[in-house]
Amino acid sequence: MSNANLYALLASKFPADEKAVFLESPDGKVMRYGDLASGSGRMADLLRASGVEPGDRVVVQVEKSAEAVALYLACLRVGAIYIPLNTAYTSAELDYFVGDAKPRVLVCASHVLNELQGIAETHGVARVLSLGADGTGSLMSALVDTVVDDNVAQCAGSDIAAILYTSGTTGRSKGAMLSHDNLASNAVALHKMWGFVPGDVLLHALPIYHVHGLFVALHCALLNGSKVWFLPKFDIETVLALLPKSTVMMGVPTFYVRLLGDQRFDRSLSEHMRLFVAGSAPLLAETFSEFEDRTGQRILERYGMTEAGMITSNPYNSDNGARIAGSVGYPLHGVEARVCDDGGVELPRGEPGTLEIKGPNVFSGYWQNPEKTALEFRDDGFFITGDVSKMDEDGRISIVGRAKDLIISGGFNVYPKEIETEIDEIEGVVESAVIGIAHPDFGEGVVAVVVKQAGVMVEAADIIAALKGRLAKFKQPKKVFFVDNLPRNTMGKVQKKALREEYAGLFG
Ligand code: MLC
Ligand code: AMP
Repeated sequence: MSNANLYALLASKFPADEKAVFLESPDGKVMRYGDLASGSGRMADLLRASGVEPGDRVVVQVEKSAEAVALYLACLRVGAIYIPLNTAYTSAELDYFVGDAKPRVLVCASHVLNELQGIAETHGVARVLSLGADGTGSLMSALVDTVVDDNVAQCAGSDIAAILYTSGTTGRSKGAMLSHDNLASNAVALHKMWGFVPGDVLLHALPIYHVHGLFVALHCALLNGSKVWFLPKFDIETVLALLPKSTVMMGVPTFYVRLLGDQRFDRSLSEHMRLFVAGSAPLLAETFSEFEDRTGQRILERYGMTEAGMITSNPYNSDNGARIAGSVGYPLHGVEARVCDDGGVELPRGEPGTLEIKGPNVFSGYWQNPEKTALEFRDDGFFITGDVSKMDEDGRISIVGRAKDLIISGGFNVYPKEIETEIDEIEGVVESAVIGIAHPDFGEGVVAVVVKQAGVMVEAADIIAALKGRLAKFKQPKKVFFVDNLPRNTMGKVQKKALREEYAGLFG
C-alpha cells in the first residue's frame, strides 16, 4: 500500500550519498542528509516514547536551527501534527495557542522553559522539552536514550500534517489544517515550475515557522536533494557573502529593499544566482525595476497564503510569459482561481473583486472551528482568500488590495482588531484604530490612533509599555497618535481610509 506521508516523498528524494550536505550555517555547522534521516528517526523515537500518536499535536516555538528542521520531519514520520509558532509571541499569546491546540508535547527555547511549564500544566501537555538556537536543550539530551526509528507512519493524503495559526479580522487566531497532500502537491508543483536542477544551492534567511520559510523554501530544497545555506535570520553581511555561492533565494520584499539599499549589491554578486523569488507581501514595482537595473535579473513574484501555500506564480521560463511588476502571475498547476463579487458571482475579466481559489493545495478547514471554516468556503468548494484582485483575459492575476482588514509588516501579518482590543483595555483609553502606513523597510508600518478619556494622562510610551508583555514586538505600533475623535461614516464605522490618508508619508 502506498504511503501518502509527506516524509516518505521527501525522503525518496534525499541524495543517495548520505554525506551530501543538507544545511550549512554561516558559522560552518553542517547537517548532512544522513544526519537528517537518522536525527529525525531518533526524534521520532523520542516522540513515540513520549506518548505521541498519529494525529497528536506537537507545538514548537524555537529559534531557527538544523535540529528544528529534523524535529519537523520527525513529527511527519510519526504522523503527528506539527504546529510551529513565531518566536516573537509572548507567553500571553502562547497560552492561547497551547490551550487551543492541546498538544501532547511542547518544545520551546530553554530560557522560557520555566515560564511555559505552568501554561503546559494548565492545558494538560504531557511533556515539555527545550531546544536552543545552538541545537542544545533537553530534547537533544533525551536523544541519548533513543534508537533510530525507521518507521514512517502510514498516512492518508487527507491526514493533517501541520497546523499553522493565522489571525482573523475578528476574534482570535485560527489554526489552518494542512494535509500531507496539500503540502506535497504544492511542493511538487513549485519544484517543477521553478526549474530546480541538480546542484542548486538555496540561500535560506527566512524564519521557519511560516509557510514561506518552512514549506516553500525547505520542501523545494528537500525535493531537490539540495544544499541549503541556513542563516539564523536575514543579515545583510552574510547574505552578500553567500550570494556568490548560491543559486536560488526566496524572500519577503523587505529582503530585496535591504539588498538594494546596499551599494555593494551589484550584478557581479548575483551573477551565480538562477532565481530570486519574492512573496508574502506586495513587491513594489519600483523595487522590481530597480533590482532589474542593478542585477539584470527579474525577481519572480508569487502569491500565497497560510491556508493554501502557494497559489499563483509569475512564469519561470520566458516561453511561458514574462515576469511582470505588479502581477503575481498565473494559478499554479491544478489550482483554479476566479474573481468574484461579495456574493461569489464571477466577475468579467479585468474587474476587481475577491479572489476565490480551489485546488489540491487548499486546506481542509480551521482546527476545531467549523463555523469559521464554513464562512470562508463557497458551497462549490472555493475558498474566499479576502484578497482583492484582477484577472486579465489570459488568466494573469494582480493583487490590487485587501478585503480583509490586514496589515503586512516585513512579511508578518498584523490584524488591527487584535491590537485595537488590547489598546482599548488600557486604562484611560476610550477607543483606537490601528492602520498600516507605507514604510520604506517593512512595506507597511503599524500605527495606532487613540482617543483617550478627557483629563487622563496617557502618553504614547504608556501605550507601548502596556502592550509589551501582551503582543509580539512586530505587532506593536511603531507610532501612536492621539485624536479627539475617530473619523466615522454615517453608519458609525471608523473610516480607516481617511486615517491612512492623514498619516501617509509618516515613515518617509
Ligand atoms: C522585526 N521587527 C519588526 C519586524 N521584524 N517590526 C515590524 N515588522 C517586522 N516584520 C522589529 C524588531 O523586533 C525590532 O524591534 C525592529 O522591528 C527592527 O528589527 P530589525 O532588526 O530591522 O528586523 P529584523 O530582525 O532584521 O527582521 C526583519 C525581517 C523579518 C523582515 C527580516 O521580520 C523577517 O524575516 N520577516 C519575514 C516574515 C516571513 O517569513 N513571512 C512569511 C509569512 S508566510 P526593536 O525595537 O527591538 O529594535 C505568508 C504566505 C506567503 O505570508 O505568501 O508566503
Ligand atoms: P498569511 O496569512 O501570513 O499566509 O498571509 C497571506 C497574505 O499575504 C495573502 O492573503 C495576501 O494578502 C498577502 N500576500 C502574499 N503574497 C503576496 C503577494 N505576492 N502580493 C500581495 N500580497 C501577498
